[in-house]
Amino acid sequence: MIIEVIKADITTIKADAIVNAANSSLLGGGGVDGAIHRKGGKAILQACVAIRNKQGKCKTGNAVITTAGNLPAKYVIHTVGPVWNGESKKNNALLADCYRNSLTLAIENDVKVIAFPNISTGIYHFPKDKAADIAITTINNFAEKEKIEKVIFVCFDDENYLLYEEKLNRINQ
Ligand code: AR6
Repeated sequence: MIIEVIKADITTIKADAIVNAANSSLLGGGGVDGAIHRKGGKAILQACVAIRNKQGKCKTGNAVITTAGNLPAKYVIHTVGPVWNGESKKNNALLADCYRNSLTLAIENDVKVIAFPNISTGIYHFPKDKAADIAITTINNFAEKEKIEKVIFVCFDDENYLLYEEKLNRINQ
């Protein structure tokens, strides 16, 4: 499995799946969630509503998959990160669950290339350095990682981009 980092808008990425930092309503919001729904069009929201009607809200740490509508990716995997409310093992574990459950869903749908935003590090205020460590460690330790060809961390802000670049360089040395 190759792990890459780029600085970009995730809605422009042509991967098999892009991941959305959603909320438990699955009905859209601000940040990357807003951008994905805006650019992806109505088909994504319709698919999210259908999932809600079937299973109810999406719990923190869980993930669901939909079409990517008008986006260049094939699927959107919506996962719900934890809201930062101070240091806690529970928050760390829930953020790791987001990455693990997204990868599991990706494999079930034959996804080979998956792009992740920096889940929880915007509106949910998870500290970026800590979130990057959790994201990289969780993906690196994922049991079935050989089934995924490429993971792309898509950073939107310089701070996240530099953190990922430095941490990934250190691993690859
Ligand atoms: N492409 C890639 N990354 C982006 C983009 C984009 N177009 N836009 C923002 N980011 P956030 P959260 C980065 O706030 O913290 C929503 O209202 C951003 O710089 O999108 O998990 C949901 O509905 C940050 O690093 O998600 C939830 O209510 C990262 O994406 C809530 O926000 C995550 O920031 C989720 O909050």
